[in-house]
Amino acid sequence: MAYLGMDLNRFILEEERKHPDATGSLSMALTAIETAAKIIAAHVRMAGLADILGQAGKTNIQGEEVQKLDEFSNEVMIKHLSDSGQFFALASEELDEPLCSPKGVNGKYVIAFDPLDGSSNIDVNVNIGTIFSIHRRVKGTEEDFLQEGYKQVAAGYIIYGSSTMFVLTTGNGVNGFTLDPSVGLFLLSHPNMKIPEKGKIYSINEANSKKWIDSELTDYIQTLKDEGYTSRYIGSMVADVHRTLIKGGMFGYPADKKNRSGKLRLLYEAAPMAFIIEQAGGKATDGRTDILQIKPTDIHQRTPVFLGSKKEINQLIEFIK
Ligand code: P6P
Repeated sequence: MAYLGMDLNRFILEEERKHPDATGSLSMALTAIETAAKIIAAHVRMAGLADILGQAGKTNIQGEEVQKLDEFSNEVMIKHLSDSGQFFALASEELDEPLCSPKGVNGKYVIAFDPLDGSSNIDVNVNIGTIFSIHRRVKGTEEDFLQEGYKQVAAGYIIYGSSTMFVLTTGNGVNGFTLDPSVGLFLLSHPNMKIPEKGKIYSINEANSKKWIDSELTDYIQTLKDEGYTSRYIGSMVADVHRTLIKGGMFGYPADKKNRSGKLRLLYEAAPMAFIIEQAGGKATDGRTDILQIKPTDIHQRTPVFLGSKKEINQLIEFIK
């Protein structure tokens, strides 16, 4: 077999070796996420055939119930994370309350995740993704989910698109791995990812501008337009953040009169993406406070989010002050 280079499994083990006191627990935790991601990726690829296989929520040609992809993804994540035994508790966008897995009774970590963010885009074949955030177990209660983002042990996302990419940080930079389905390995395709100091793209749903609580944002966006920026907005956070990480610029979802705390969730959307962006040399804020400094009070709380290159985010903060 041709030399494939570094893959995610070997990368995780080599990272573990850098920490003499490591027990292998985080490695097993990340490997469980990797396995779940491969299964979800295989099913996302089949989503386009739902009409032939049977629309999600209906029965397929074998008369079987076809699960909605976000429900399926949630079940796959719960099964693999629980079976790993590394997580004391799991919090999911799809669950009202956290789950404690019997096998995780001695787990060193808790994990919050969005199993399939942007799932409303599936039927138009737009990129979607899984987002996760891992914290240490401290008290062994639900409060362990309510730690500030800067305390995350690891965070990442898997984007299901023209290729499937796993983007990961364990607090020591950001690395991107692309799935080679022919061998079933995530290969290191984007080592040591760094966001450009500035970009040429702004990403925000301008249709909401009349409802934005911070009306100064309209002047900020106009300034970017005057500086020659272009607009790109996919409406799938993982895709918009991934492009921002690679190309630079800014992505934002402000608070508005409909979503007065913003639409995106702090624990399993804003905080993990903020950790990734800051580890890649960018910045993430709610407009007034760094996302990673916000102390959560509720597992499903929402927050305004602005993240991206330092130039654009520092410029935004000056407008909102
Ligand atoms: P809007 C997808 O539904 C999602 O949760 C994020 O992935 C995305 O960034 C946002 O909502 C898009 O929201 O209101 O612009 O359609």
